Amino acid sequence: SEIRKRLLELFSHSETEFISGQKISELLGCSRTAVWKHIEDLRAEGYEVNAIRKLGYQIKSKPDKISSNEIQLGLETRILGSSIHFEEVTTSTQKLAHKLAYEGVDEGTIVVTEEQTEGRGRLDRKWFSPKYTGIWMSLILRPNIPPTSAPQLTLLVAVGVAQAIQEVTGIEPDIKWPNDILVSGKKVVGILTELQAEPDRINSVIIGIGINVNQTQEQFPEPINNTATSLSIITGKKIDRALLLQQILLHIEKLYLTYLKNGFKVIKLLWESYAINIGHQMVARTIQGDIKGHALGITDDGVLKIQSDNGEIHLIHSADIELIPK
Ligand code: BTX
Repeated sequence: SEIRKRLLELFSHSETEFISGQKISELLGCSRTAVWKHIEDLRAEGYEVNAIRKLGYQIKSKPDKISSNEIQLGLETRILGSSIHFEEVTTSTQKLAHKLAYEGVDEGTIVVTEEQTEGRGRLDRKWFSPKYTGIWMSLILRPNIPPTSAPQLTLLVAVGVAQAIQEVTGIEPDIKWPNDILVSGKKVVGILTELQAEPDRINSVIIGIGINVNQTQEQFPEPINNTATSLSIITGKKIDRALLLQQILLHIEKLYLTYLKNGFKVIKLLWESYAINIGHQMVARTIQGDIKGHALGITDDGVLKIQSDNGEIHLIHSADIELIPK
């Protein structure tokens, strides 16, 4: 409810501070009994709330959930997450985000779920998204850029996610062009960028982000058991998903505002600092066929440049990349 939202907002500005029941009731314009009732509701949902006479209330810890409440409490962004659409379970947040975008929701609307039953990757592949273990979300952006520049946003989002992972877990992840984030060669994050556009104009960009956060190795099914890992497996600790999600939104928003103002140049430099493809021998599997060579880098548009053994340079807009071990 609206009161609940404002209550959590009050606490998000004073992480360790107590707020008196009197003050809360004044700020929210409801009775002290109503305040108490809302606090009880929070407790029932797994919040740990301290209540001390004369001091008031303090939120000590949030439950390990990522519904709207937990995302909102402590969120420092202006655009991303300004509207949060949460579902406990859904087919795919991409699907839902497409529908909302079409209906005209504001830029920055995010769709988040605890479980996807039909999570998807590129080319209709499946994205494994089990309950309570990951971050499965889609962002709706409405940038005023030509549709051909949209792939730059995939790279931008990859940088933002990598920065947030580094900040929250201390792990320094690698980015594999165009859309994977790896740790020790295993996939932790997948990013899927889709457009609603006319030939020369973008209506919306829908960016899906899937992150393996708290899975154990046994929780990955057979086909990806050897290729996938989670942040928790790597750190040996349980990760606060809501905190990670907030940091992701914050980092992506900063990069996005820089991008809209100054273009792709800075993002490109940051991206290159995380990239593992560059200089490597690789096979790019494209719809037109395989191209073998070594990666020279990305263009200012975010397109991958590969030089094949006969010296020819190829521009790759979309492909699966297989690194060839040295
Ligand atoms: P991709 O096509 O690059 O990768 C998909 C491939 O990755 C699969 O074929 C499988 O081999 C492997 N895979 C599947 N699930 C996982 C997993 N959990 N961890 C590691 N590897 C896996 C990448 O596509 C883009 C994925 C985007 C997912 C987000 S989640 C929120 C949003 N909603 C939605 O339906 N998709 C996006």
